[in-house]
Amino acid sequence: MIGNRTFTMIKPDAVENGHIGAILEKITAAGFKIVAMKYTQLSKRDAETFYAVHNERPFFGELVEFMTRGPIVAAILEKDNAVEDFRALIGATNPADAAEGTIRKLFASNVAENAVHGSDSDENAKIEGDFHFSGREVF
Ligand code: FUP
Repeated sequence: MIGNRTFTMIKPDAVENGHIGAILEKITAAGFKIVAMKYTQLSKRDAETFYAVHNERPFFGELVEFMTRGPIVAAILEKDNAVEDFRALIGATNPADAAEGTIRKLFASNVAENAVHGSDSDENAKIEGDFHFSGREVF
């Protein structure tokens, strides 16, 4: 159902800081239904593959190190206009620029450790969801 699903991760910083419950509460209160979810840890290869689009960027090594340093929560979320609405809920990549009340404003430390991921297009939502979940794990 392209257009009504997005993919998210609660990143290692937010897990370490004990924010899983509060972030899931914000997500469900905003009208997103969780259709797949797991608590897992990315391998170096997983992170390099997931963020391959950034592999020429100066921050790539640190990004892979950060994303693999502890467990994450991965989830597929469903709502009308999911990708756009979820990007609005999480706020700007850099929490310093994020709007009041957004997840990154509330829970992120800085641009590198920014608490949550949200897909940036319907196409990437599908690719990213398929990367983490098999068909029988999506409801
Ligand atoms: P977003 O779509 O908001 O997650 O942001 P990007 O796709 O631009 O960046 C992906 C991840 O790269 C960010 F979540 C954190 C990391 N990043 C940095 O570490 N430094 C930067 O300057 C930009 C991004």
